[in-house]
This record gives sequence, C-alpha cells and structure tokens, in this order.
Amino acid sequence: MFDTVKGTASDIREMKIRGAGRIARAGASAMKDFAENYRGGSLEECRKDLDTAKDILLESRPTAVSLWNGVQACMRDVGNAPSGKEATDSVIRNAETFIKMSSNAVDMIAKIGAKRVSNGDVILTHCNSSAALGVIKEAHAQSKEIKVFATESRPWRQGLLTVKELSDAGVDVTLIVDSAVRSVMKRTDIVFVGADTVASNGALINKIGTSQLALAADEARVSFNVCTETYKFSPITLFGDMVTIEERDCGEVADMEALPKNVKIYNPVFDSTPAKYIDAIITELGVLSPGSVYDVMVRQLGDGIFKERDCQ
Ligand code: RUB
Repeated sequence: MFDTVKGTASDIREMKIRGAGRIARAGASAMKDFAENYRGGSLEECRKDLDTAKDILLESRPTAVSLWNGVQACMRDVGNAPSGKEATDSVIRNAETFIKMSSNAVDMIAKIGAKRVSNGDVILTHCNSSAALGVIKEAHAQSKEIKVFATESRPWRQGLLTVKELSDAGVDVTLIVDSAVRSVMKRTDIVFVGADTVASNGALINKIGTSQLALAADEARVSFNVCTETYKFSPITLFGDMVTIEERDCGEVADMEALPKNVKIYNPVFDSTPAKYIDAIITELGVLSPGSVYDVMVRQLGDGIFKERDCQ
C-alpha cells in the first residue's frame, strides 16, 4: 500500500529528487497518488494510513521545511472529513492546489527578482536553486546582459546542474570551485541564492557554504538576496525549535578506505546565514526584509496558532 510513498521518500533521501521546492512538490504528489489509490476501510483506518504515508515522506530528509509544509498542506482537511472518501478527496484537492501554488510562486519570484538585476550585472549563485535560477533566467529573457558565476557545491556538485540549465537558456555562465567565492566576489554585483528553510528571526538555512557567500558579500558590499517561496518559512522556529541540519554519509566527501584509519569526515549539507547578512528576501508576496519574516508567518498561520500550540 505504501510502495509509491516509500519510493518517493527513497528518491528524496538518495537525492534523485532534490531541491527544497521539488521535494515539496514530490511529497505532495506522492500523497495525492496514495489518496487516489487508497482502498481502505473506516475513516479511522484511513486517517491512520494517511498519517503513516505522511511520516514516511517526512522521514526522508530533515532540513527543508518545504517538504513538511507541502505534505502538511495535503493533510489540512483530513481531521474534519466525515468519511474516508472525503478525507482522501481532500488530500487530492489540497495536493493539486499546493503543487500549482508552489509552481506559480517560483514564476512570481522570477518576475520580482529580475527587477533587481541591472544591465551588465555579474551575478553569483550557489548550489542549484530553481527559485534563484528563475530570477537569473528571467533577467536574461528580458535581454539584460548578465554574467553568472556558479559554485560547484561539493560534495554533490549541484553546480553542474546549474551551469547546464543556465547555458541551455543562453546565459553566459562560469563554474567556480567553492573556495573561489571570496576571490570572485570582487567582480560580483549581486548574489542570488535559494532557501531550504527560513527561520522566524530571518535566518536562512541553505546549502552548506551559503553563509560563506554571505560573509564575503558583506565584506565586499555586494547585495545578498534570498529567493524563496513563503512556504519555506518554518513554523516550528516561532516556538524556539531549531532547524535540524542534515548530515550525510562520509563516503560522499571521500573514499574512507583511501584515508588513514584515524581520519574522520564531517559532512553537514546545510548551514545557517544570520539575518544581518541578508539584504532582501524575494518571495511570491514581494520583497521582504529578514525582520518582516515573523509578521508574514504569523499572518499566514493566523493568531490562533499561539492558542492552539502547546509550547511547554
Ligand atoms: C539544494 C539547495 C537549494 C535549495 C533551494 O540542496 O540547497 O539552494 O533547496 O532550492 P540539495 P529551490 O541539493 O541538497 O537538495 O529553489 O529549487 O527550492
């Protein structure tokens, strides 16, 4: 019964599906598929099975809140559904709405973000973010003359996806190793990165190395911009919970067998960039300051969140 959901979770864990927006849409799509094919019994059983499907998906990768918010959006009406059929119908409906909203948000961010790009700009981006690349491709489509530096993003080298995507779109793009960031920052006009999660204090959690880009940008007085859909804002951070930073297998960094026996490897795959290094957060709702993230979150969740939630 859970085969498709387990397959999606495994594709997310193994990075066959990756990037915060894509994993959120894949999660919602797996919930939709599960609901469409569900042939269970009572309402109670149905709720239990939907919860199990949700948990299987959420256990795949811990950092991007987009997955949690995407899957949770599908489950929104399950608690109030009067029958199993109405519960699964609501999952299908909410999954479709989420997937559409999520894709529209990327398009809107591209349009808004492209206005921050001037003709002749040199842009720096990190890893492979569909929201950040949307902005860059939109600026190029508007015939702005731009050059882009893209980091390799060790160890998975998502930068290779980025340079292919930009090159296919006709953008002048140069691949750099991650350690070239500070050197290249002297020639950069503006930085665009994506987000896995944004905390209520405006901090950004994104691919490991993002905080180094932010520090180098700050030192060089280069504008540092985060491109993110607002469903990457993390509700748990409102209540003091910290974002879990995923650590992946040592073998992704180096062949342990080839190293001396006493050498250890540490492989955190995301890091946190404090709000003070962020100039703008470009969302589908417009350009925000990191300081306004809290207000946007509370407005979206509703004041009731503070009454409902047990903060103990
Ligand atoms: C990808 C990454 C991206 C964000 C945003 O990490 O850090 O910058 O997920 O991507 P990984 P998007 O490759 O480990 O998933 O804008 O596409 O949601």
